[in-house]
Amino acid sequence: MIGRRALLGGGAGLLLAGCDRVAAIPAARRILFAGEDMHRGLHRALTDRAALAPEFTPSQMSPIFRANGTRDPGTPAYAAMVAGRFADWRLAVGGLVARPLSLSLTDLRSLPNRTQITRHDCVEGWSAIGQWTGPMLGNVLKAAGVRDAARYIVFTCADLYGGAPYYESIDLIDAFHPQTILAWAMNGRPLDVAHGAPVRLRVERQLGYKHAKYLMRIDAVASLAGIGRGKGGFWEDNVDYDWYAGI
Ligand SMILES: Nc1nc2c(c(=O)[nH]1)N[C@H]1C(S)=C(S)[C@@H](COP(=O)(O)O)O[C@H]1N2
Ligand SMILES: [Mo]
Repeated sequence: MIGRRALLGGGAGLLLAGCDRVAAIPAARRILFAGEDMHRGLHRALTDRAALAPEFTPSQMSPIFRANGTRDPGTPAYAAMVAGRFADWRLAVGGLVARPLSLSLTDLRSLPNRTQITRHDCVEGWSAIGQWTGPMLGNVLKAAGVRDAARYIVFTCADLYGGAPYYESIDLIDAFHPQTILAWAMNGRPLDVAHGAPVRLRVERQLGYKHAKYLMRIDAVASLAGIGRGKGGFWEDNVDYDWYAGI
């Protein structure tokens, strides 16, 4: 398992571990953090956002990983892509980028890939541990050249809810987090339809509904206004789920 502090170098990690021990003593806490409310809040927000989600060993993988939400988009366009084994599928990367991209599955597979065994936590109260493989979203975004004005990355899916595509969005901190990947394989096999074929987002520091399946488009945007009902995602728009679903 990769520890939460693996992002920090060894020295910084040790230093932080020492500070944590001191910080556990109430009197020391009061002194350490006195008058630092603003900085502490900011510091904690930043360090927490960069931390890695726990990773697990193959023996810890769930024997059954249920599928949730859409299990098959079922549209004629999607059915045709399944029939063609996704040879005609393209992932559009656009919006506020210098170089819009149109990526095939082969393109994505040929990028450096990351494999991670993580726990998926659904807001409905179930979890499962699975293995995911795919390129880091950050590398794809670097290839596209995200413009300075961009603040969010929006994911548009192939499945429709009430006629509109399922969609989700994350900020640039999560977009460039090392465990945020465009997964085309699950548990060592190409991603199946139920779990979001051909490619789904894994954004391991957030709850399940942020992990958009059936990806069709990725757009860098300055604002979420005007997309769906403006709250940044299908469930955020429709049942008031939090936009930031950090875990
Ligand atoms: N396109 C799309 N993505 C989606 C959903 C969906 O219905 N459509 N459901 C979300 C929810 S609530 C969860 S818990 C996970 C479920 O992923 P799984 O089917 O691989 O278990 O996908 C998320 N991503
Ligand atoms: Mo979920």
